[in-house]
This record gives sequence, structure tokens and C-alpha cells, in this order.
Amino acid sequence: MDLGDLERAKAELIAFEIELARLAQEGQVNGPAHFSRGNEEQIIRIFRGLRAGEYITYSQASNMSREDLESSKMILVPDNLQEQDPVFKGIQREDRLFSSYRCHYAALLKGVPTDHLKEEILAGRSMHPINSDYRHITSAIVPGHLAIATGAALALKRQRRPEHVWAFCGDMAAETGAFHEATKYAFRNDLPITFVVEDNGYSVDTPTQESWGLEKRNSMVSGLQGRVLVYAYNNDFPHQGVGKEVGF
Ligand SMILES: Cc1ncc(C[n+]2csc(CCOP(=O)(O)OP(=O)(O)O)c2C)c(N)n1
Ligand SMILES: [Mg+2]
Repeated sequence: MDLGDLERAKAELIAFEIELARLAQEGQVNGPAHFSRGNEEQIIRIFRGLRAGEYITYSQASNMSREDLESSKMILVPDNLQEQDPVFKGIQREDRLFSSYRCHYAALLKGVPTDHLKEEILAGRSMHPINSDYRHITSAIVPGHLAIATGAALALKRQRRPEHVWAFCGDMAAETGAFHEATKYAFRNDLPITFVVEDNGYSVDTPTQESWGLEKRNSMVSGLQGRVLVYAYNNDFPHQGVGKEVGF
């Protein structure tokens, strides 16, 4: 996928997800599948490398409402980001990518061929299309992949290798103890890893921040340590599958 052409890359991601959602609706996806819609620009920019005007610091975001963050499509970055930080270079082919079950876009942007990913999803592996050729690992255990990603970053550092690790997770995953342990350890040991929080405001049907006693989503960035990017989006799809989600 050519990430230089943002509009085209965006259209390709959307077309893929809509086709698979249609197949899911027809009962052709043999297992659970978590679709995304509404975060294309943000995730493409993170893969491509952030450019001026595409990101704001946590401090700059502190007075913005959730709605403003969603519509601005800005990536929130730590205040003290260095000029040579990997976020400006983007995710390289040789980098290690870890993501959750909601991983179709990440897989495509890492280079996994569309047809291959489609086969995986139809075969019931939407949540874990793990692919060593493209260095992509996923986990359906919230937030099971974060400690593994941190360990991978430690190994890369010990081996003095140049690759970087990228660990994507949802907003509820980012509220867990495991996220705070991983980010703290990575920060204090200066590990080559960037965490990306994809904040759709919900954990299944539960409003994440409300469940932790906060109403304003942007308060979440307080207390984050190290290389943690955050973006807010509104997912047009339900938590899992397609159609109308029945809450109970
Ligand atoms: C250890 C564990 N507990 C519960 C679940 C069930 N579960 C699957 S997704 C999910 C919500 C996670 O929300 P978030 O991290 O915000 O990711 P999102 O799905 O919104 O992208 C939960 C609770 C799980 N997969 N693993
Ligand atoms: Mg969420």
C-alpha cells in the first residue's frame, strides 16, 4: 500500500473492511471479527511517520473535548518528544508490530497482502492473523501483547539491533495495570518501543473513562510515561461483528 497517497490508502483500508463486513453479514466469516471505521487517517499517519500539523502534545490537547479530538484526527504525543524520535520516521518493514484482535488495518499497513489477510479472516483468524514474514503479532487477551512487546524491545536493545517495536492497544487496555507496568518498564529502561492507544471510548459497550470515574476522556493522558501516542476516534462498527449489537 502506498502510504504517500493518504486518500488512496484510506480508500483501500475502508474498501477492505467494508467488503469483509459484508461477508460477515452474509455469514461467510467463520469466527468473531472486530472491524474498524473512522481511524484510517490516524493509523496511516502513524505508519507513515508523523508530519507537522498531524500531532499535538498532551498539554495542547488538555483543553480539548473528546469530540474535538475525534474530529481533529490529531495524534497526541508526549510533550518532550525528541526530533529524531521514531514516530517521525514511521513504522518500518523490519520493525516488530504488536496489536490487539482489532488488527485488520495494522496488518494491511504493515504490508500483509490483502488476499492473504482476507483468507485468514474468512478462515476465522480475524483476531490472530499472526504473520512472522511481516513481523506482526496479535493477541485477543486484553492486554496480553503489551508485556510480550516490551520483552521484544528489551531483547532488541540487548542485541543492539536497530529495529523498533510498536504496540497498539485499545483505551480500556491502556487503563490496565499491565499497560502501566509495560510503559513504566519501557520508559525507565529506555527501550525501543512506542505504544499507540487507539481510543474509541469504549470497552465493548462500557464507556471506558466513566467506568474509571472520569467523564473527560482527555484526562487519560495524565500519568502516561514514555513513548505513548494516543488518538481518539468513533468506530462506526459495533465492538465485534456487524449489524446492531445487542447489549445485556
Ligand atoms: C483478559 C481479557 N478480559 C476480557 C476480554 C473480553 N474483551 C474483549 S475486547 C474487550 C474490550 C477492550 O476494550 P479496548 O481495550 O478499549 O479495545 P477496543 O475493543 O475498544 O478496541 C474485552 C473486555 C478479553 N478479550 N481478555
Ligand atoms: Mg476501546
